[in-house]
Amino acid sequence: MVARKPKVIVTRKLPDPVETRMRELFDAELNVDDVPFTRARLADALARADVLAPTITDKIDAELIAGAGEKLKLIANFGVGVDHIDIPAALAKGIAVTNTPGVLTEDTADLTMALIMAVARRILEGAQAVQAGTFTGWTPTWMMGRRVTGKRLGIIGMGRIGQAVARRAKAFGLQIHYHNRKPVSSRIAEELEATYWESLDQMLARVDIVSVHSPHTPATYHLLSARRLKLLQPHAIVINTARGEIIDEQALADLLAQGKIAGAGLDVFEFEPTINAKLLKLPNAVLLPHMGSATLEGRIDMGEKVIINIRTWMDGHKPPDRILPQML
Ligand code: 8YV
Repeated sequence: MVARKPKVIVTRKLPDPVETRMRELFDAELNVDDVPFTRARLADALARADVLAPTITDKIDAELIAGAGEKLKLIANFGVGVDHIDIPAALAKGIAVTNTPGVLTEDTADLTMALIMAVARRILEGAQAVQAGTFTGWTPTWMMGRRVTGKRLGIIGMGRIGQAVARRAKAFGLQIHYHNRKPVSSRIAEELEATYWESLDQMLARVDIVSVHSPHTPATYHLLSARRLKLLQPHAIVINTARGEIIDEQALADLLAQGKIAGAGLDVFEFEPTINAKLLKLPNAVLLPHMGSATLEGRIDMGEKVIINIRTWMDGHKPPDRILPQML
């Protein structure tokens, strides 16, 4: 239990309602200018804070955690993915880590569907043609994409977001296939009419669209390796709204350029914010700036979760969204 207001250092600008509430509840140090923290500034924040509220743009490694002050007891991440934080190092030092699951599920699933449609139906190319003035009238064979209805979607990672994508995709007439550590409950499998593949390799060879929804962990790094990407059919589309590191980005760019994979819709990148130069030149790649959870409502809900996690910890309880060792 912390009697005084805890010093909470927030590393990026958050939506106004979140920042206002943080000021009311905590001794909050906000980053109103939104200049990303340097490593030195991050080290200073870790040394002074009771609670750090970072985002994906803060790489918090074991060395930084080793230098954290005795006071630091909680890293309340703004975001669900925590692959930018060395969790074992934090837990070993007695620092709890929380995230914001659940509140960005629907927004991320919406953006996933938008990418599937954008790639299959060439929406970006069409819009660019209109803007460039090259649309001179309808023709029977111009801007033909591929039909989505009736195709097979292979979902990698059937957690909250994977399931939310499956629900939407089913309504679009897609057949749902998935690869996961274990099958979903029979109730969910029946609702989604989903086919489970224990072997990712076997699923990849059979689907028309593959969409990544697993967390980035040592086990999922380059899960879509060059070898696995080559298993896809030439008309296949690859979608990623999870983490860039899960796909071998260079191999994907090469296969797209060679026409061995038909298209890609990517919201995340292996070396974010640097984008592979080859990908940037490809007309069959729709590239977005990591905006899966970027809705006003979603970002306020994420901030609320951060506040709830900090408040519960202040009151001497276990914060609801703690990352536990067995989750890693
Ligand atoms: C967040 C995300 O906006 O929550 C995540 O894991 O990938 C994004 O949608 C970002 O991580 C905020 O830290």
